[in-house]
Amino acid sequence: MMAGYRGQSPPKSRKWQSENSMEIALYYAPITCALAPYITLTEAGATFEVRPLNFRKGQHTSPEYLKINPKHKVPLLVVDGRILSESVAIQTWIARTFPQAKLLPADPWQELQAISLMSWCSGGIHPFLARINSPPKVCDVPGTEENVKKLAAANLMELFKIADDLLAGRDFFFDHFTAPDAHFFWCQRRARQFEIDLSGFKNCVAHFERMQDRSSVQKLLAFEKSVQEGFAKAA
Ligand SMILES: N[C@@H](CCC(=O)N[C@@H](CS)C(=O)NCC(=O)O)C(=O)O
Repeated sequence: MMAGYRGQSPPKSRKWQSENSMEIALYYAPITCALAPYITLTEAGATFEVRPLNFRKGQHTSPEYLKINPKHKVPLLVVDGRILSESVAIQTWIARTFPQAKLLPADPWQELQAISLMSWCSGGIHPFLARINSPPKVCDVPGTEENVKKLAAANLMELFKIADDLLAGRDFFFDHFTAPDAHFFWCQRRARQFEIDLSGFKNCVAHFERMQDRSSVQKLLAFEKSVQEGFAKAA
């Protein structure tokens, strides 16, 4: 497993961004949905360590990692030695721990709507992305791979249409950036990487571009590049 990278030092001028006293470590891999909590931790001004896993080398299935996460997945958050898996729980923890960052809406009903959106990203959209990534995990009958991908892509079009409607006339899912925006950004990025044509979903496209302009996302993209370069050198 690679050594951890220390996350950002928050600017001293923002009081709420002072050093958190907890030890926060994020297990992460490039390209994966672990980029969403990287974005929200950065938005929160949290000090955190990133522990990148090289999936190509099977570091997520190493006995060492399986001991802390038998699901062999990222993201995984370790807070003062306590382990939290699942994106929705991780994002909610970050939002609750850094309330000043307003990563969830303040209104309780709206907050649940945000959790509902993240659950949809995780349980509604993500499974179709996963099957495009690895069709044999859902059907290993020879010759079916393209069909699995085609069906998943068709489902994704329906889901992105729903997201497009939700984003109509707004910059973010709520009245400011919140954790679901980071989660959905990953979903859209992954779909684009699979060359799913989302250009017809103008509100999704605008959301993607707006997200890319955020410094937290730029920081993530630079970090991802550095990790990928490190992995390539070590190969
Ligand atoms: N339900 C989980 C899904 C996490 C997930 O599937 N992560 C993928 C990367 S996007 C992973 O780690 N896959 C490795 C594997 O399944 O072995 C969540 O939302 O956190």
